[in-house]
Parts: sequence; structure tokens; C-alpha cells
Amino acid sequence: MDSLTSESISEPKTIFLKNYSVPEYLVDTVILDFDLTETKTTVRSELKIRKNPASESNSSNLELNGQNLKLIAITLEAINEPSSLVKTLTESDYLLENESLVISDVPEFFILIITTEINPKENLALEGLYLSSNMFCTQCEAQGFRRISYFPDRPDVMALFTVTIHADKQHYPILLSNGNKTDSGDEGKNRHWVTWQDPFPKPCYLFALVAGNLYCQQDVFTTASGQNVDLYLYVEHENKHKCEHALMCLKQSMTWDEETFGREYDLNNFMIVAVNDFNMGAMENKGLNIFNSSCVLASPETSTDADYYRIQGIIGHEYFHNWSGNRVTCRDWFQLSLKEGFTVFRDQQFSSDMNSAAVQRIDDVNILRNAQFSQDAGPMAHPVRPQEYIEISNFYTVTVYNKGAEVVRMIHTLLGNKGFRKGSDSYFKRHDGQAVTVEDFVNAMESENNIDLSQFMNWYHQAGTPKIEFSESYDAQAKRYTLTLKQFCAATPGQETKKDFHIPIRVGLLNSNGETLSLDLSGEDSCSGEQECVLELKQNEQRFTFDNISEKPVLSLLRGFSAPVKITTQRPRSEMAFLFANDPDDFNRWNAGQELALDIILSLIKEHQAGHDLKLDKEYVNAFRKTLNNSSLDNALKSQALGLPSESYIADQCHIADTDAIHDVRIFIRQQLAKNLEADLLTLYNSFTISGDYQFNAKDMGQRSIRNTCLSYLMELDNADYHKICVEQFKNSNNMTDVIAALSLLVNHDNEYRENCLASFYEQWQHDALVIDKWFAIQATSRLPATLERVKSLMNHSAFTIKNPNKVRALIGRFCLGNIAQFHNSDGSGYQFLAEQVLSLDKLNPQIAARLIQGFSQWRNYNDNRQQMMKQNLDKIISEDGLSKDVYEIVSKTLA
Ligand code: 0A1
Ligand code: ZN
Repeated sequence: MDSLTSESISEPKTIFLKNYSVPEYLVDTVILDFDLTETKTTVRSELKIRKNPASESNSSNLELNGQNLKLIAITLEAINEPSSLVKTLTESDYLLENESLVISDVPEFFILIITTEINPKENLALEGLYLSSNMFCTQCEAQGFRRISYFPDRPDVMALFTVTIHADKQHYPILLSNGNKTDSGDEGKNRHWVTWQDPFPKPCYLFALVAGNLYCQQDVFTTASGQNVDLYLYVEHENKHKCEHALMCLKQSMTWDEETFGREYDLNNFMIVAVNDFNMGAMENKGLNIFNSSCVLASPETSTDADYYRIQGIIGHEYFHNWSGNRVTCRDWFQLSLKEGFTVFRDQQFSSDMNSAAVQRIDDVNILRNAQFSQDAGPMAHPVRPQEYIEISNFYTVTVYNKGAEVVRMIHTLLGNKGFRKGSDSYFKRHDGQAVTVEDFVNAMESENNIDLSQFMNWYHQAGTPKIEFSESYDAQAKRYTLTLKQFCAATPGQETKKDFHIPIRVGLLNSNGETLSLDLSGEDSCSGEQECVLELKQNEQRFTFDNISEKPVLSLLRGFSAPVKITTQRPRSEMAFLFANDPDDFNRWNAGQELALDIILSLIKEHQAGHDLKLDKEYVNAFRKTLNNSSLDNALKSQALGLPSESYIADQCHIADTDAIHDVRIFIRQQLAKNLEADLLTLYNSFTISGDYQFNAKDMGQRSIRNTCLSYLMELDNADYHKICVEQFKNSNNMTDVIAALSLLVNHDNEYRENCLASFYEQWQHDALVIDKWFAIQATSRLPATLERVKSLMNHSAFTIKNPNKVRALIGRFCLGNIAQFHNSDGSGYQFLAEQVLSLDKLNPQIAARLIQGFSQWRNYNDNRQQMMKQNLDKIISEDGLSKDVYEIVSKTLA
């Protein structure tokens, strides 16, 4: 019987949260047996199943999910029945459809044995079991397990897994799955087998299998209670020099989770495997994390500070999932933020504790403002807990992850550190081993802290970024300062009107010398004599009165970005410059600089559009100089403060995004700053030379960062001296951070060194795929015209393959999503290119195709000509036959 299903569907079905019902059948144990060969792997699955006592359904049909499986055989054995027999099922006993297998008339307790065949080599979607660089690996979240075997593929079905893997001994000496290795042996035909048992019940999305010829770097960690955990990092042999950093980060994460959240690890071993072909960053499979090699491998010569930093965060993220996600998991996929928002919050806190808290906060807010705010304002806007989806893979979004983390952070702000910890302890205790909902998390927080978070739940239910307006009044006689706050949230698809949010707003007040005023908030005991306080905005409009304020204060609002909102009230430039110089809150000081820059950029864009000559505000140059020369400022923070808002963020602030004007104005400002501050920039650049070996520490990273920021401004002057300095840095640096910084600048500007440096870089690193990804990305984000032509020709380069997601992201993704000015070329060439790539990728890897179309998501924010061209391309995509659910959902919602 040939039951191969097709990747595509004609009428995609929407799944609704409101239709959730408990599973009709539960699976207690799963015994899997894999006979691995590249093109035909046989999977035998033995399931111990029982009717769910909590289910009200009286159907006796068992429905299993399955996709791209070839069904070989099914047998069923009733348990506890007098005449129980092993029965081989025939076609009349079940209904086999494209994505499901329904077995009719099953008993209350039974054992079901299903044998299927799959083809890992043909699996380019990278979901289920697939081959990546000569190794077998799996990806089962969210719904990949159904591509391995027929199963109730939903997170609220949790089972104990025992897994035996058979494979060729020479090609696949390492055979891994979740839990503990319990047995192994050799068998005929040069094959061997290993059995793994996971003592923790888990949903099938946390199942994992790896088979390959891998190098293993080992370490150990002793937990707080004295348990030894063996740590294993498996990588391709050629990467054995790139393991140290990840193992160090893993040990840091394990210690941090014990100290900060009281969470200890629970198995005797923890394994991480690096794979080259992976759709996302990494996956938290129980005891066997699988990582995109770009998110785990590092060496000074091949990885930048940003890589080291990102790896630390992702190692932490996946490790922290062991509690927030694995021990306590999600009831259904609508609850995705329960594990992801919470875990992102945890990894952000971890990175903040390991590095500079202010820089971490700025990075987090930048992601939110540059990507999440625009999602919230566009056609794919959805609440942190979505109410419906067509393809769940499309909901691994910045909203679910990063806004979800902000929502958890707001609970932390409202409860304080101690209260939050009490709440999280109680959440883990109450729900250990369960599949739960967002309400369960919030209830644990509420009941441990005696607080009512019912209005706060609107953050989970409502999409859209709330806007905050403020007005101030000062009564000198009464020494009273009054702050009035108003909230508003625009309609989003499917949500016309919004209820008021419960918004924590951290504020401070400064006097005219920039000194902090002590606060006496009337009516609130909690904020008396403090230097800052958290206002709780719950109504549409609310007034807060501060007494004993002896002069008209300067307001420092939304400190640390205490809520994911937009402040819409314009402030005079002088006030922003004052805060940029004086705000004691690091985040707000940076933010004031960004607002000041944005205000200047937006007015220069108007000038530019009117054809006027541009002039840069002198006050701004002075404020910039002060920051540049402020020797008491931490270098990493200074480097952030000297950066201008990104082109995409500026585009989001415009009614109609004129990408050419945005690009020109931003460069104009950078050139003017460089002209006016050339000597200062050069002095600062020369004042740091880091001697000795590369180290990943705050001091060295800060110095590299400020040096490279200075160099990037100097390169705006585009003269031979700076070209030379850049080439020197490119040639003589002992670390990838400085090499890449120099090379990107050379590639951005027309100069005689550009092509030679690119060629020598390729020559040197052609054996290292991750470094070559950087080489692709640099060329794709170049400012120079003809970049699209370069991207197209690089697609024919022998190092490029459209089957590898990292390559696609580096070349196509960085051009379409990271090179705003060129992608939006008014001739429409960028749009046509994106549509072509989406259509060809959709046939191979729909998840990656669907990510790329984000390039069109803001199409309504452009002028008529661009709108029309983007729409034509969207129409072309949607009219294609056999489109995946992934791409269909995004395109149809983008057009709606
Ligand atoms: N849970 C992972 C993310 C992830 C989701 C889907 C994947 O495959 C398509 C892979 C990874 C995390 O949050 O790290
Ligand atoms: Zn995660």
C-alpha cells in the first residue's frame, strides 16, 4: 500500500484555541525501534494506549497524525480482555488519509504496533528525521514527530520513551537518543545497536535521535545537591577546536539556574549535538539538545564577539527549557509563549548577569522595536497567545518569544524579584510533569503574591503595541508635580477594539542639575522616599501626583523599558539632550539619544524630500562629541550610544517609508559626524590596542566594539588613509570580530582593496562553512549598487546551496530582510527576486520560505508604486499551485 502523502494541501484548515478538547486516548509508553539507512529507514513503534478518563467523548476511534509515511503494518493487542489476541489490522480496520490514520473500534486498554518506512535523505523540509552532512538527526517541534511515525502528535500526550537505534557501525558509530543509554550490541552486516531510556514522561515534540561519526568533547558538572552530570558536546571531527566556549556556557547556565531559580538538572547526562542543516537556532529535546552549528561552535579566529554572545544566550535558553518547557510543558501550541516567553526572559536575565545588564537590555529592546513592533502593526499581528493558526511553525515569532518575554518581565517588575521567585517556585512545584496553560503560570504568580492579574491577562489576549501619551503640570506653590498618562491601542486583524492594559511604568524625576529627586507619590505608600517608582497604569487615563517637589522636574519615563509600549508624546530636543547627558538610568540615557537622533532624522527626511540642502543640528554634534569623549562611560554602552536608529526602525516611524531618503539621510548624518569629529574618532580608535589572545570578556569586547564603531564613522569619509587602516586591521587582527568589522566596511565602500580582500578571505576560509556564511552576508548587505546582481551570481557559487538554511539566511535573507535600501529598489528587482526565491524554496523547505516572505509584510507602508509591485508579487505567489500551508498562511494574511 502506498500511503505517501503530499507536502502541499489545497484547502488549509484553521485551528482554533476555543476548540481545544482533551485527548481521547493517552499513551503511557512508547517503544521505538529504528533501522536506519539513508533512503529507507524502518520505524517500529509500540504504543501502550488507554482511553483518557478525562475525555467526554464516547467514540472508540483512535486518531493518529502522520505525514509522508509509508505504512507497512499495524497490529493491535487488547489488554485486560479475556480473549485478547494480537490482531493484524487490515484496511477495513482503519481509515488512512493524507495526514491521519484513524483506527476504528479500539478497546479501552491496548498495545498498538505500527511499522512505517521513511526516506530521511529526501527530507529537505528538515522536520522529522533527516540527513545533515552525513549524520541522521531529528527535529520534532512543533509537529515533526508525525513524519517519523503515526502518533497523537500533541504536547498534552506525554509518554515514557524507550528507543533502540540500529545503524551501520562504521558510518554511524555514535547513536544517541533521550535519557540514559541502557544497552548496546553488535549485529550482522557491520551494524550495531544502542538502546536509550528516558525516565521522564514527555510529549513527542521533545523526542530526538542522532546517528553519526562525531567527535565528542566531554566535561562534568556537579549539581548543588552533589549529583555528577556528564556533559557531552558532539561535533563533526573538523570542529573539535570549537567546543570550549559552549561547554563553559553550559556550566554557567547550570549554575545560574540553580542560584537564580532553584532549578537543578535531573538526568545523569546532558548532550548537545551540532548540526549544519537546521531551520532554527536550536532545540531543547530532553537530555539531547540539537543545535544549529552556528549557535554552538566558536573559536576566536572564526567567530565574532556577537557569535560568542549569541551562543551563550542560546545555550542558556535551551538548557533553561529543561524546566520551563520540558518538566512543565504546554497543553497545546497556543500556549507556546508559556515556555518560550518565560525561557527568553530567563535567558535574557542570564546574559544580563553574565555581561553588561544595560547593553543586554538595549539589545533586547532593539529586537522588540526593530522587529516585534512592526509585526504588531502589520498583517500578521497576533496576541502573545494566538487564538488561531493555520500552520503553527509560523507562530515561532518575535511576538510569542520576545513580547512574551516582556510580558513575563512585567510580572517580574510588578512582583519584585522575591515575589516572582516565589511564584515561579510554586509554578514548577504545582505543575511538574504536566502540560499546562498560560493561566496556570499566572495563577501561580497571583496566589503566591496575593495580587490580581486578571486585567494583566490582556497582554496575552490582545495584539498591538499600546501607545502612551503623557502630560505634565507643576504647581510651584504646592510643590506638586502631576503626571497624566493615557493609553491607546490601535485595531489589529480580528481585534477591532481593545480593553485597557495593566502597564507598569517605571519613572524617576531629575532636577535641573541632573540630580535624582526623591519621590513621594500621593496615595501610594509603596513609593515614598524612593529614587524611582513603578506606576501602575490600568485605566484609559490616570493621574499620578508627586508631593514635595521643589522645582519643575525633568521626567525620566519608562525606565529600563518597563513595558513594551510606544511613548508618543513629543518632547523638546533640549529635554532629550538633557536626558542623553544626565539620566542615571543607563537604558533611558541611551534611549534619549536614540529619540533625539530619530527626531533629527525625521525632520531631515522631510528636508531631503523637499529637495533642500541638509544641515545637521550643531547641538546634536555637541551631544555626540560629549558622549564620544566621556571617559567614565563603559565602552560597550558608549558604542551603543553612538549608533543611529536602524533603517527599518526609521521606516516604521514614517507614514510612507521612503527607503531612499531614509538611507541617504542616515548616511548624511554619519558623514557629518565623522567630518566634525574626525580627530576625536581617530584618537579613540587608536587608544585601544588589545594585546594577547582573544578573550570573551566585557572589557575586551567593549574595546573592540568602540574601536570598530569609530572606524565605521571614519570610513564614511571614504578617503585613502582610512581605507588603509581598514585593510591593516583586516590583515593583522587575531580575531574574527575585528577582521569582519574591517571587511564589512571595505565591502560597503568603493575602494581598490575590496575585491582582493574578499577573495583572500574566501581563500583562507573556504573550508569553514560558518565563516563562508559571513562572507555571503557581508556581500548581501553591502550598500553599493549592483548588490542584487552580486547576490544572484553568488547563488551560483560552489559554496552556496539553497538546501542549507544558514546559506539561504546569509545570502537571500540578509539581502531581502537586512538591506532595506536595495531590497526596496524602485525598479522592483528586489521584490521579483524575493518572490522567485520563495517559490523555489517552498518546494524544498516551507518553513524557510515562509520566513523570507516577511520582506513583504509591511507592503502597505510604501508609496503606491512599491505597494503595487509588492502586491503583484504576493498575488503571484498565492496563485501558485501546491503552495505549502506555511507560505499560504503568511501570504493570504499579508494580502487580507
Ligand atoms: N523550541 C526551540 C525552537 C524551535 C522551534 C521549531 C524548530 O523546528 C522547526 C526548531 C526549534 C527553541 O525555542 O529554542
Ligand atoms: Zn525556546
